[in-house]
Amino acid sequence: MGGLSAEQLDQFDRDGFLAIERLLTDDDLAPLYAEYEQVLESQVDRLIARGALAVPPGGSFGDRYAAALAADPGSHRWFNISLPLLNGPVDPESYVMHCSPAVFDLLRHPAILDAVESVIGPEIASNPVQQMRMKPSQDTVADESLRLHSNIGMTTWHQDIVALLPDADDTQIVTVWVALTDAFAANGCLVSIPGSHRLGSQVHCANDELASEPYVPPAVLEGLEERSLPVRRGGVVLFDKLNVHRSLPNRSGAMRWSMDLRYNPIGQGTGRPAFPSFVARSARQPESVLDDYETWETMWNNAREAIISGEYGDRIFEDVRWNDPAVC
Ligand SMILES: O=C(O)CCC(=O)C(=O)O
Repeated sequence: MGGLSAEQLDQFDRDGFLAIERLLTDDDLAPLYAEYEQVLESQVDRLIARGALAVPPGGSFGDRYAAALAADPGSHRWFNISLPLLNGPVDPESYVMHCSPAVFDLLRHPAILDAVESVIGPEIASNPVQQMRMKPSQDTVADESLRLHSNIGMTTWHQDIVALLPDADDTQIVTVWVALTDAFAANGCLVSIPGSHRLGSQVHCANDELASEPYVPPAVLEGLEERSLPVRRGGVVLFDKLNVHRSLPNRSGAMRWSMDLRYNPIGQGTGRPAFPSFVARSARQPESVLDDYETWETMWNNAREAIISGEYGDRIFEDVRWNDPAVC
């Protein structure tokens, strides 16, 4: 079994994050790239059928994705690996996501689970707080609200707990941020504050410009060291749910692409009970592990149905409880 060395674990414990190069190979990622070519093609077809695009755009995958976004700013939802984060009524037509075998296989990749096991032990649930972040070079994103959207543009300083409902307050969540293209400062890699996971949960100010992107106010972070976390394609960054981090704007001229996956010990609250969690690894009850893609897809379809029908009437994600007007 792989997993983290004692030195890596010490580093994770001390800093609240850990970059690991080459955890995944090009062969591991190839099915995902192939699948996303098809997703992009079908989105282009959809946009042409609607008259939003006249002809298929040319260029690299990133260029074509940016053209799809320009034609329909909501089209990123068809590429994401989570249902949209909206509290309140939703429009069924745009309440969509991408569920696929390649994504499911990556969620269960042994190298990822080995690293996670080193941190949280062998009883591992896949937490549904997960995002696909396809970030075109920001000069190609004309829509201002999209440039501020955390799946398209830079992100604000935050701890992942900010978007979790209280059922996950005591959950040990580890984020696995997977680089699908090289990530470096000029194209918007992560930046973290070492040791910030020990500061406890922080105030996050409500964001007037985009409700779903609250931020830790600058006064809290003044004087703290920031560390950039460049990683090459196939590398990952692990981090704690209290690690304060952000990502930089992409000014590179090409798309930066990553996905963030999360895991927690089986039985602990996920922070997003509307969305489905599954057992990814279990030493105690190996028969409970989900290895069937169709079942996973059905779980997401059922969650979607429950939300759009109103049967699930509770809030889906957290957006207000960390705001403190006295500080913000
Ligand atoms: O990938 C990014 O740009 C941001 C990721 C992030 O902030 C997160 O995973 O919490």
